[in-house]
Amino acid sequence: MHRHPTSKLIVFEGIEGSGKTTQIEFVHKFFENHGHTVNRLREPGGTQFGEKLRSAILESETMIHPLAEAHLFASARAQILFEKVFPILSKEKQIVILDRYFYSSIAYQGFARKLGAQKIIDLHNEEPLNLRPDICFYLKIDLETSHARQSARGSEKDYFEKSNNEFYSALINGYDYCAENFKEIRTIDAAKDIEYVKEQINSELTKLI
Ligand code: T5A
Repeated sequence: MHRHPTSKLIVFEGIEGSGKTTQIEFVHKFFENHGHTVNRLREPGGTQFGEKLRSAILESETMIHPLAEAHLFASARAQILFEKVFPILSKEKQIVILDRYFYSSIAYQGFARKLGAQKIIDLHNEEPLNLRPDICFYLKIDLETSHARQSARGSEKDYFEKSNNEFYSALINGYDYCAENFKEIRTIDAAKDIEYVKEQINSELTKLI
């Protein structure tokens, strides 16, 4: 893959309600103010094919086998990398902000669905799936904060949001595992207020550009 040196891939991760959408808005403005073109994408989704897979998973009324889940997310990811991310990053001064990436698969399918982290890592060891971001922000919150923010929002729960506390605790362990094992991850205490989180992220981004 040809990657332009002025272009960057930024990833946001965290459990439901961690504030990814909120902080992505700020990061979008940050890079625009620095003269970059910003491309915001989400996983699963971001392409016509990926959005179909997103609905197939998140609107499913029956339990999907964990291995099927892992492969569906990886399929949507391969497509978004091939169709969108690689072509964008080959151009000058482009920023791709991805709302979730393969660390979600490690946390959700590897830990919470108990497939094991290694199975997910192995699934991502060749092109296009082996692309690593320049930086990944893990917005870390606890179970109680996630529940409180989800209930304050009051929208209908999707496939994963209906899960129990054991599932959410495993997710947090999964993200902690990622933070220990992948050097591109910066863990931010996202239970703190929005301004604090924004400042932590900005200070990391200033070092990146
Ligand atoms: N999935 C995904 C997998 O299982 N495997 C995979 O490989 C991938 C890629 C995607 C689902 O798919 C799963 C994971 C997910 O379950 P989604 O609809 O994209 O689902 O859902 P999320 O990414 O979880 O998005 P959410 O909207 O639930 O969470 P956000 O974006 O993190 O949170 P946000 O910014 O909307 O904030 C939530 C609320 O909290 C407030 C906000 O104002 C908002 O009301 N808030 C704060 N309040 C106080 N202090 C702060 N610091 C705050 N920050 C935000």
